[in-house]
Amino acid sequence: MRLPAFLQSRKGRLAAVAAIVAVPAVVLPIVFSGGDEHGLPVGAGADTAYAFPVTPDHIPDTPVRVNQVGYLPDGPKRATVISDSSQPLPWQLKDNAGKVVASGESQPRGMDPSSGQNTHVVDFSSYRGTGHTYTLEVDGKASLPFDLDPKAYQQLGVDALSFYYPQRSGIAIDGKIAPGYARKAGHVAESPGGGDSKVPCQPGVCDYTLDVTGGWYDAGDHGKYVVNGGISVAQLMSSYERSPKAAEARGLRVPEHGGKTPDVLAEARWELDFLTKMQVPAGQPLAGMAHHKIADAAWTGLPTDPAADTQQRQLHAPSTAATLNLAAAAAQGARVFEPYDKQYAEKLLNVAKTAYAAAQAHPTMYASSSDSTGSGAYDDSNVSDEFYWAAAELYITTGDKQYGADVTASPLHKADVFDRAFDWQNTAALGRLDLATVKNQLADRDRVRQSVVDGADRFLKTMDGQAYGQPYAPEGGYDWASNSQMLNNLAVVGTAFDITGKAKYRDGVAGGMDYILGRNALNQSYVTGYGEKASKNQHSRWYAHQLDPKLPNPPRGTLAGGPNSQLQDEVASAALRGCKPQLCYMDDIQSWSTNELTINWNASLAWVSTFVADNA
Ligand code: 9MR
Repeated sequence: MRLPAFLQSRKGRLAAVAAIVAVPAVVLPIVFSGGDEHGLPVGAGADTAYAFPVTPDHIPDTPVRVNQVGYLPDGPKRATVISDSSQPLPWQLKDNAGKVVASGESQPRGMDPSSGQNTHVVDFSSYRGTGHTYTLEVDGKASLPFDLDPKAYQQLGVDALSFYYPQRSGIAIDGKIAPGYARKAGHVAESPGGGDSKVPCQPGVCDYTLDVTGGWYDAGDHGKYVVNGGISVAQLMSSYERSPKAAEARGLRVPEHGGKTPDVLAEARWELDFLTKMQVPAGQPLAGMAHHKIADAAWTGLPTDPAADTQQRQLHAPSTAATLNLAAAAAQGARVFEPYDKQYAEKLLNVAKTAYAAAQAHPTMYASSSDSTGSGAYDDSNVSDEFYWAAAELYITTGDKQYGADVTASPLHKADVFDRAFDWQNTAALGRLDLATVKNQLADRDRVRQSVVDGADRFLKTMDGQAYGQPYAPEGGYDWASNSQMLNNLAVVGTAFDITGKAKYRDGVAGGMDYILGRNALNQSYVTGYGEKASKNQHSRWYAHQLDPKLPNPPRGTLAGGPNSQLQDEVASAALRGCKPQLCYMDDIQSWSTNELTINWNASLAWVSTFVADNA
């Protein structure tokens, strides 16, 4: 359910801002680097007022945890209830007139280790009615309201993909396209720090400059990182490849809307263009490699509007991982752009082949884990998975036997690549999923397809074992961006539906979304603008409403990273020490290790929410 504008509680938010501003800035050693110097507001920002409903600050809490957005009428409908009772509890489903339309008893589930809560599960899947503002009452306590609606996910798919336009660098954001988010172009030639149009390398790395304008800002910082950009744009293109017709019909808030290229590909092109600019030019010693990142020389404070960034921008040394991510994304781009722009497709293929060859010639250039001054490290010293992914994409696009041989010779080809969630450091699954679903001549393709189904079966089993139904149960706590990890696991389950057509996989994806949208230990929807109690203060230098009320919150459809047992920032570590995994989260702009937004996390949300919308 989305709340109407009048329910906003401005007063509460202002009080929160005052409290934060009153805290003196302390400089602490930076444990990691998504961090920053926690600067106080300097008043930089967007020029248009914030203009869409967000959740009020004081939603009454309830032990009855539901998907606050909605369930699909013919899909699974489960809720989790916190209660010490060891006996089943009576439940009632009520429509918006308060009439009981279904009832039953909960199933006691005992202590849930991911939350430390004693839980029950309510299953009301057999109710097939539709409508808005239903509530579930258990033992006399009501849940937050939700819809039963086959269209519950349609807008979410659009919003998750429209997140990228206001993340764009190098272009003024038009408030007519993204209401409330207008801002000046960031990091262009006339920008205070010199922008990204003539960027030098860090000392000793190279003696040329590159025009690396454009692309998307990675997250709440102004850095642009090839490994993360690569997986993000790949997942957007995969959402297109999964169902081109549905993707073509989906109108996004992008300036290119109405052109001949589908909106999602127009958005992807904005990033692909940037990624190709990160390639070392011909004639240079490392020609064909990709620079790992381009970012500020030092961390800036919050808020800092992109157009007001005074930091010097620097290219960091090329890395094998970045080069292979470029190769993979560009190879995929070459085939998806082929029907729309042949010349562009050829250019991308050329970039991809050159990058792949360069990576083969320089297979061990690793980004350093300590390179986190002013930007995140995104370090990776095992690139066998990047080699596998790049070879897979090049093989699918070209059918060239040599790339096919590289795929089958990779030790990862027969390995279980779904034993963990895929992310920027673990990319083999991206190759495997595409080998399984995009047409190609691989001799053992049936086995490849089966491996995805086997992976999905395991995730379904994990979900069954969780009181909150989430596709995630790591030993030793939740990781940074647990929400995105869960969503990527759901993408594997969704791909198994595409392969087999079996309803249990489609239902599994829809059921897994319940966790993200409120059926969790914190009664928290992790998507801005969706649900009564939704994240809205994600760590960002320009959606910094919590620090400066003139600035917007993140756009609706923005995913928060989510519970992270490591608590790497000082706000979370001071408040949440010793937390059970699901409770290691706070919707505070300074909690960058639990509450940031990034292009790769929203890509997983976009893939999964468009999957659910298209298959509802
Ligand atoms: O998403 C990244 C996470 O997996 C890492 O554990 C973490 C520490 O290296 O970095 C995260 O990425 C951040 C990046 O380095 C800089 N931009 C913000 C990203 C999200 O916090």
